[in-house]
Amino acid sequence: MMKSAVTVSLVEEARGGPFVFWDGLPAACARAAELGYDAIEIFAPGPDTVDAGELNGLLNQHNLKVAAVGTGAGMVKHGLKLTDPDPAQRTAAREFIRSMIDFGAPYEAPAIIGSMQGRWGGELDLAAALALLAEALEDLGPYAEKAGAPLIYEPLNRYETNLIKTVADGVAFLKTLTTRNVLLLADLFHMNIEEADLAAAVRAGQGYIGHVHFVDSNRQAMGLGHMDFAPIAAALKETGYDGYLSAEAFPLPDADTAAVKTIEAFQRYFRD
Ligand code: LER
Ligand code: MN
Repeated sequence: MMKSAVTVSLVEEARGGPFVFWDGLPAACARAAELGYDAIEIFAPGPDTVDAGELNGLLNQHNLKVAAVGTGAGMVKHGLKLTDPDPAQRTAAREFIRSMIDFGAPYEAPAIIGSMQGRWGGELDLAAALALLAEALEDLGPYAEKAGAPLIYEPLNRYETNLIKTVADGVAFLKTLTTRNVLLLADLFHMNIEEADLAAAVRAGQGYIGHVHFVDSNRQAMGLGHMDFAPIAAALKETGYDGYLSAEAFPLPDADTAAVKTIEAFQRYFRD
């Protein structure tokens, strides 16, 4: 059964970014539970910035799970990327992601590799960058498997990466890997820019999609843009997707409305 999640950012540097809740875990968990969400997705500055005891307490109190943990702070705060031409930087990027895999592990929450994939350019051509990305995923995928969760790789739109931008290219790339523990993140905002047909892209991702960023065309809460979500919902159902639909949306017109609109859309498409 598909489950609902809502993002909470604890990264001050990312303010203005596409996350719903910004005012700490206690407030986010309380409101998420009140609205009937199954889980929160956490965007944290690093592995040591969240007190495990406090988080456990909040999850128990509110009967919530952790859907996933983002690693974007590795890029935003430390400029780390898996395809950096500098080997020392690549190692540091991998270590940051390992630490975020460990952070998510007690909650069986996968780590998401989005902006930390980087991009090709300068001394690095596309093939070389993809080889570096593959090497990193062959290392981190099995590491995540031992920690008890998949590793989630996110194709992004052309303004954020020039590596892999569509679900079909993501599937083709994952098929070249030995590890089977890396799954794709289907972010509907990125897909709205890059895919010719979002429902067809979901079908092309059958068996390879491990997480969904549930958001409208303009990166606002589902229902506040012009995305035709019905065929996408049908494709998710048809292909047997049973992971999270997580609201990675701007807090517009405000965080609470974004959270309310998202859960209303989730219930309309997946619960009624
Ligand atoms: C970035 O645009 C994004 O979609 C995030 O989920 C990844 O860092
Ligand atoms: Mn995303």
